[in-house]
Amino acid sequence: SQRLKGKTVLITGASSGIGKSTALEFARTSPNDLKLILTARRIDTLKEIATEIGKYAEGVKVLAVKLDISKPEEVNGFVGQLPEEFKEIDILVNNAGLVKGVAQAPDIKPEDIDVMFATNVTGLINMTQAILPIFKKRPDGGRGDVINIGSIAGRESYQGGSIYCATKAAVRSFTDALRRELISTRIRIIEIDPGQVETEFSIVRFYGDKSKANKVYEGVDPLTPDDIAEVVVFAAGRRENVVIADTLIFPNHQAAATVMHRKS
Ligand code: NDP
Ligand code: 8X3
Repeated sequence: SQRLKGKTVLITGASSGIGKSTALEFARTSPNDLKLILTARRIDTLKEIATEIGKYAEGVKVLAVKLDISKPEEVNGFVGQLPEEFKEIDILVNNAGLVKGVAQAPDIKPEDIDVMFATNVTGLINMTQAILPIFKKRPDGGRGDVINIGSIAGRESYQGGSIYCATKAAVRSFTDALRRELISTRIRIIEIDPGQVETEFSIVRFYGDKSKANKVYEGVDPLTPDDIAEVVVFAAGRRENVVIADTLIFPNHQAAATVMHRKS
């Protein structure tokens, strides 16, 4: 989009799934004069994605940076170590997140509770706090977009998902409060809540067990990460006065977190 020309976009969790698709979609639709900062823990994968983008979008500058958002010290040092030409971030896509396990209280592993909160909640908040000062230096109280990837799981809870659902509900509360707090600025606070999307999400949930992960998508036709990427880029590309504040996206077979039509 012409509106995205010259923008600098920072994406967390860009090594897989929705984050990776979002990087490719920004590059595909704004191939000239865009800067992309791709972050995640798997730096080698990020570098491969950067190379892939370079093949079809020569005008896009891509920077791959290793960043574990669950580590506050890494997030705090992040902006300071960016090369000068990537410092003026316009769009932050807070996408990195994960679910671990399907255990129910009182059997949930403490380390799973910790990693979900440290990544999905504290990581997202720390990242937002690291970037907002850049936005707030701009005219009219500040300009820039924060696009948070929430989930249907933040709107309703389900058995075996208590902690994940709690983290995504926290994302939702934080996002809503932020939009209110920044009301006198031109900063746009955007939340996009996907339903079922087939990514590495379920593989991570089942600790790498692909057969268990595949069962989640048996008999259904989930969203692809590209479907969500299109919505993220659409939201970022609207006229400056338009805020796609809050969006819920399902595949056709889904009507709630656990209401799915499965073909047998
Ligand atoms: P994937 O597992 O495919 O991707 C998750 C991404 O997050 C990876 O790039 C991973 O990178 C990154 N990540 C995980 N932990 C960290 C960390 N500590 N620091 C930095 N990056 C991290 O899953 P999705 O694409 O599905 O997930 C993306 C977002 O979408 C998440 O917030 C998820 O909760 C949300 N979501 C997913 C849905 C689904 O059904 N798939 C539905 C609704 C929301 P790396 O491992 O290299 O660090
Ligand atoms: C992922 C969606 O509800 O399958 O955020 O956990 S859910």
